[in-house]
Amino acid sequence: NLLDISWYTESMREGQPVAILDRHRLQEQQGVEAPVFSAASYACQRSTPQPGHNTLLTDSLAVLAESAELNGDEGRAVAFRRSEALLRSLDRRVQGVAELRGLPCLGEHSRRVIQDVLDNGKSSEVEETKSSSRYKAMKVLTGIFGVGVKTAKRWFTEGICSLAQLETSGHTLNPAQQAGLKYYADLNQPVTRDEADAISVTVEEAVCSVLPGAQVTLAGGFRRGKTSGHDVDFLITHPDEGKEEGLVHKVTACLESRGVLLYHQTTRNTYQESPEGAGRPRSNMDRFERCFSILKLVQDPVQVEADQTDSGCRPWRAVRVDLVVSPISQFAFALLGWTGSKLFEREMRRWAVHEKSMSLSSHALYDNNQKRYLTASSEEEIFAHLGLEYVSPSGRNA
Ligand code: DCT
Ligand code: MG
Repeated sequence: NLLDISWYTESMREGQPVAILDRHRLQEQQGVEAPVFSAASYACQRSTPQPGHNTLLTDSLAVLAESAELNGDEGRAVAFRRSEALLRSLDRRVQGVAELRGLPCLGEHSRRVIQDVLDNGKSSEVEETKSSSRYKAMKVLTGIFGVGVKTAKRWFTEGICSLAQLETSGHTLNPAQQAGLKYYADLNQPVTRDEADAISVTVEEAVCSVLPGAQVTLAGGFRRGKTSGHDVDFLITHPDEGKEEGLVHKVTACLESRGVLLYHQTTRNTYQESPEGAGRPRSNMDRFERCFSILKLVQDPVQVEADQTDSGCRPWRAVRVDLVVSPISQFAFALLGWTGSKLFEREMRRWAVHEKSMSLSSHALYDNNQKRYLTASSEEEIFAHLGLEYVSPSGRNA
């Protein structure tokens, strides 16, 4: 039986799309219908694991999403991110586009890319994007902490494509960008889970020494079970409302006195509930007391010893750390917002507005029909207010 042979080839060559296609073509030739996937429209209605069963497809769509982000084309970027998230949520490997019939979030462009990857093992558009000088330069430049898409675009149009060209360009860099350039290699090396745990110990010690009883929660990608990330995100609160005020400055002073603070920039809390309701948030940024920092992570002496063959190797590395302080009354919203993923949060806000006439932020949930704020002391309560089934952090990798 030809179908069995193709199954066999497929298992012999795990991950080789050629064999997958063989099976799909054989099925088509034999008139065997591939089972069709089903999925809900909003990412917050689905559980999305990391990395999922379709990494070849999701990695390809992620490149196109990133490229659109680097072009400042948010609409296009979100469309690719939605397709990527949808494919990541599927519970098995896609073997042919026919199985994707009727699925939401997959536009014509994404389907073309998927078809190309299934047919040829890669997408020509993705390959072209990855090798384009613009994409490469924008990745290098936005890889500098403190450099956003707008700045990188401006530099690129001036012919700056590399760090060396930037350094000799005569541009004056702000303090964040100077730190970003100085620790470029470290900050572009993914942070591992072990490193995040080591940073957690440092941060917890500092927080509890300046405010006993304060609670430190690891948020961001690591809370979602990711094994690496570009930074480490912490959410800090205290059971007595008000005690957390001004905490960021005390914590950074403590980290500085311990010699582990390489860079920091703090912003104070500017959030206020409005009697007319939350309305439409002006930006996705929340208004918590917050600190963007770069910390010095002292590395395992055994590992350092092994690395000493590299001349100039130092016994520590720089790590990006975000500290966010929330009053306990907003903590559930802050935790939900700071756990991410960015798309999952975006989809929850979209669901709230379009399906429930509510406004969700990292501070609060406002019901536009009842004209009042809905309180919550856990993430579960927020999902319930929104009429959504609870999705645990590990399922929020949309
Ligand atoms: N967040 C958000 N809006 C922003 C910035 C962040 O809603 N403007 C939320 C979503 C994710 C969370 O904060 C942490 O942000 P990142 O660290 O950028 O994302 P991450 O998922 O932790 O990714 P990584 O693993 O790369 O750090
Ligand atoms: Mg993060």
